[in-house]
Amino acid sequence: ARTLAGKTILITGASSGIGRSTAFEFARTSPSNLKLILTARRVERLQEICKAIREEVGEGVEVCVKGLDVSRPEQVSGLVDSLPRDFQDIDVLVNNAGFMSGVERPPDIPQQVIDDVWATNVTGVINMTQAVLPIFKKRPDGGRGDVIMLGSIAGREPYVGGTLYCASKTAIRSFTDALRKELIATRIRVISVDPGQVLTEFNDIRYRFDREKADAVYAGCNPLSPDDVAEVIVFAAGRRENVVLADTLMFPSHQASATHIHRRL
Ligand code: 8X3
Repeated sequence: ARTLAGKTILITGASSGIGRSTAFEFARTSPSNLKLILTARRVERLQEICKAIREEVGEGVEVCVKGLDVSRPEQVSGLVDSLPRDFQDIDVLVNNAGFMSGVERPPDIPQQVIDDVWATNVTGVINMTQAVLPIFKKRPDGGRGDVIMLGSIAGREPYVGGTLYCASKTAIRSFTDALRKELIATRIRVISVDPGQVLTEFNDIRYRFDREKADAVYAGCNPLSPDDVAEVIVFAAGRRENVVLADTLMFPSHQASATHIHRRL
């Protein structure tokens, strides 16, 4: 899209799943004039993605790879200054990093899981947004730039076995909706993309690499691919400035709510 030309895009959790697909999708959509900052804990994976993007679209997309754990506030606060100068003028932040480990119910959720999920899914998103907003706010008309949140059906519809995860996604949904209102007098766009079932490493991690349990979640289903979600993210970022895709709920065709899922078994 024309509107993406010259933009600098920062993606968290870019080493796999939706984040990885979003990196490729931006590169494919605007292959001649784009800067991508790919962040995640797993830097080797980011380097492979960087190489694969170069091979696919050539040198028109400049890629900066940066190790980042969004759950560590000191890493987030130092992030922008640690980027090469020509990558610091960020236009689009994709707050993608997030996870869940386990399906324990209170009172059995391990303390470490509570702390890590909250630090990544909630505090990490808030801190990343705070780190990048000053860049947006320096631009004319009160500011320009996109904050794109990866929400979830879990943030709209709490379900059994999801207390902590649903609470984390609902927290960010509230943060997002309040932020959009606070930025009403600017050109900063606050965008939420909320998928249901997507085939990523999410369920491997949720079920702690118990293959059988992870596979059972999508048994007889045809989940979205991470590319499907990436297309919507990039579409939203590519709209002309006055268009805000504020809120998008995405399902595969056999899903109609968090728990209303048609399985062909
Ligand atoms: C993950 C999707 O349905 O497991 O955000 O909550 S779900």
